[in-house]
Amino acid sequence: MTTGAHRVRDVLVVGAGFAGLYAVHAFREAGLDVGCLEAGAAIGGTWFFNRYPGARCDVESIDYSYSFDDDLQNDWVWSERYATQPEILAYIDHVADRFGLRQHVQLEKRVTAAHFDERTSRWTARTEDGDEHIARYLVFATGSLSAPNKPDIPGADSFAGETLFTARWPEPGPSLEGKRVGIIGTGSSAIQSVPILAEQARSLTVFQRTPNYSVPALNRKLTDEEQRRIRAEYPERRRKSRLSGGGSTHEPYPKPAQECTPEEREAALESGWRSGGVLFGKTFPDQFTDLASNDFAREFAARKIREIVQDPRTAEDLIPTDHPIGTKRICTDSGYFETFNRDEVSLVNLRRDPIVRITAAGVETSAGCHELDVLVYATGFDAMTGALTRVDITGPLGDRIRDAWAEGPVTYLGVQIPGFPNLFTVNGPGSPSVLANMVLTAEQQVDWLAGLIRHADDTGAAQVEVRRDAAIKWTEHVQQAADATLFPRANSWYLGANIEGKPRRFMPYVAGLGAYRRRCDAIRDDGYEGFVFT
Ligand code: N01
Repeated sequence: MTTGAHRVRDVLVVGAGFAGLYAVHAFREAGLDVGCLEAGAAIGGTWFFNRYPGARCDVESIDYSYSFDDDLQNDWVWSERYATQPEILAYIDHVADRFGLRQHVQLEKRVTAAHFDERTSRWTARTEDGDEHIARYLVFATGSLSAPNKPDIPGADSFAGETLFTARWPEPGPSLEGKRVGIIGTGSSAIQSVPILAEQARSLTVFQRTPNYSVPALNRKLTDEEQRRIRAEYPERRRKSRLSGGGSTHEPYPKPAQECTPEEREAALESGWRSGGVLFGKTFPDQFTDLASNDFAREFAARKIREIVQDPRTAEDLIPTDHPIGTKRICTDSGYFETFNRDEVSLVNLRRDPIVRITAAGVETSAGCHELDVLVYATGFDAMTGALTRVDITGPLGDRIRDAWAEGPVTYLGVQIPGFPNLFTVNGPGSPSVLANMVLTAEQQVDWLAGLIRHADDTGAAQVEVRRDAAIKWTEHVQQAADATLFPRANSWYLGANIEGKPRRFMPYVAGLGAYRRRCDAIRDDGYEGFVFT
C-alpha cells in the first residue's frame, strides 16, 4: 500500500536489538508488512553500543537467547557460561541472517519524532536525517537501558584528555597503555570494565559515589558434556522459565532465611556465592520481602568484601550500606574487588571528597586534583523511559509522551500508553522487563501484540487504544506489587532515582514473567479487556 511517495507499512518497529529483531520476525510470520528503523550503524541494540572492555551478559548464555525456534536453539553453541558482548553480537547477526531479517532493517535511522494522524489512523515517524516512514502500527523496541546518562558536572567539556562512555565505546577501542585513566561510576558497566582497564592502563582511579553489591560471576567455558545436557534439557528449561518469576529455572533455598539455623543459613549463602552470579540475590525466598532475611545476605556479602580487599579503609568504602542487597540490580564481576589490591588502582570516595569540577587536567575533588589522560563515564542510563521521552512522540490530540509521563510513566501491561493509539512498547515500564530475562519477556510481549493486531484486523478496527482507567489501574498495581517488597527502599534506576528531577515511580513489574504472562493471556481471553477497538 502506498500514499504519495510513501509506502505505508502495517508495522514499523523502532530498534533492532533482541526485541526489535524478534518483532520483525514474528510480525512477518503473522503476515504483516514490517519495516524496522535502527539508530546504530549495525544491528544489535544494547549489544552493539555497549562494547566496553569486559562487557558480557550477567544472565547465563543458555537462558539469554531466543527460545522461539528449536533448531536455532539446538544449533547455536555458546562457548561460555556468560557470553561476551562480541559473542552475543555474533549470535544476533546469525539470527538476523538465518531468518532473513536484515533486509527489513534500515540502519543509522534514529527516530526523533512521530505523530499520529487520527484521520488516516497512521503513524508517521521522522528520522534524524529527515526521512518519513508511515505505518498503521508503531512499535518501540528501543530498550530499557539505551538512553545514556551524562551527568552535568561543571567543566566536563574542558577536559583536555580523551573522554569515553561505556555505553558508546568506540570501535576499535582506544589504547590505554601508559595512560592515567579515571572512571566515574560503580554500577555493572564499571564493575565489569574496571579489572580490564586496570590491566591496560598505567594507573586507574575509580570515582565512586555509591558502592554496589557484586558477586563473582565465576564465568567459565561450557564443556561438551554440558552442551549435550543443555540440548537435552532445553525444552523443559524453557517451559519452566516462561512460567517463572525471573525467566530462568532458579529455585531458592527451600526455607525462608528466618527459619534456618545460623549454620544452615551460612551454608546456603556460601553455596549461592560459590555458584556465582546474580542469583545470589535470590538465595532465600524471603530475601526481597523481609529486611532481616535480606540483612543476612547483605552482611555475608560485606564479609566477602572485607576478606578480599586488603586495605581496610578501601574495603569499608566499597561496602554498600544504603540499600538491601538486590534492590538495585546486583552486579557480577570477575575480580572487581581484587583490583583494588593493585598498587596502581585507587578508589576515590565521592561521599567523602565530592567532585568539585572537571578541569583540563582531570577531576578535581574537594581533596585535590586527580590528573588524567582518559576519563571514562560509566554513569548509567535514563532507564526504561528515556528512550521514549527523548523522541518527540505526539498523539492524535497533540499530547506528547514526555508530558503525559511528567508525573511518571503510565502504561497498560507495559505495552500501551493511554492517548497513543496503535503505538506499542516492548519491555516498557509496567512490564517485567529488566527484572526478568529480557529475551523471553520480549518474545512473550511481541507474540501477544501480534495477537492483538490480528484481533483488530479481524474485527475491522483501524485503531487500538487502551482505556485510561485500565492503564491507571495497572500502573497502581505495578506500584503496589513493588511496595510489597524491599525494592522501593533503594535509590535505584528502577524508580528513576538516578536521574535528577525524574519522577519517582517504580517501573518494572516485580511479580515476574509467569504471573505477567498469565495476566496477559487472561486479558486476551477476555476479548482484550481494557482496550478499545474502533
Ligand atoms: O549504570 P548504573 P550501569 N557523579 O546506573 C554513578 C545493566 N547492565 O551502566 O549510584 C558520580 O548502575 C552512579 O552513582 P550513584 C544492569 O541492569 C548489565 O553500570 O548514582 N557518579 C553509579 O555508580 C545495570 O544495573 C550488564 O551514586 C555518578 C553509576 O554512575 C544497568 O545496566 C552490564 C554520577 C551508574 O551506574 C546500568 O548499569 C552493564 C555523578 N554525577 C549494565 N552520575 C550486564 O549484563 C552517575 N554516577 C553484566
